[in-house]
Amino acid sequence: MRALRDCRLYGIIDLGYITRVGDCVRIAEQMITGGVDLIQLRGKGKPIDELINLASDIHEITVPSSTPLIVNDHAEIAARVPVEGVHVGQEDDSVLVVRQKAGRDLMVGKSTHNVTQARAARDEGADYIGFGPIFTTPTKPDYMPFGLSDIGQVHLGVGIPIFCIGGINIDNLQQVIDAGAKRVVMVSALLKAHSLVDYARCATDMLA
Ligand code: TZP
Ligand code: MG
Repeated sequence: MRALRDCRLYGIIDLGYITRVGDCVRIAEQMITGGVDLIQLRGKGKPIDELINLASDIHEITVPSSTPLIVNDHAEIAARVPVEGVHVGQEDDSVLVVRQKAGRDLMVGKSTHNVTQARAARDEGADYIGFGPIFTTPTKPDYMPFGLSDIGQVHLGVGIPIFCIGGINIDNLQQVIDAGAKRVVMVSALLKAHSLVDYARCATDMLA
């Protein structure tokens, strides 16, 4: 399986953007072909059983390409499907509780919204953090973006992989990289792209 330190582009399959759930496997395949290094399944408000089935289907195609599959919010999914990790937010289970519920020592990522939270997530044992929202995001429209200014600082002191997130697309990616980012998450930019494969390739080239 690809190590986190080798991951630059993190793609999220957010069911909020997907009209047919049956497209998820094809989208995961396109992400992999385009060079996405790490994939998350995010299905806010979806029944756990549906997410377990989807995670299982997607995992069958992520494993042969060594692409870690992370599920959002629900450690219960990781107890049933051998996904590589779980991603939690500030209001969700702690890193310890995630590992207890999953019943194994899997990767845990945590969303953080400032440098203090980033350090706390590292101290709590998170394997990586999401850091954002950098820009306004259609995926979480009520989130207040904080811009590029803290990207440099968070990269100085945290010591685990940091994925900048929130409104990042090909048009603003260079600004995010210039501010100090090495890794980013893209959700809507990838899922709405005319060609997901070409879009992802362009982003991975910029992050290389
Ligand atoms: N957490 C912080 S911003 C965000 C999440 C899940 C959404 C990012 O989505 P997009 O479409 O890449 O702005
Ligand atoms: Mg959450």
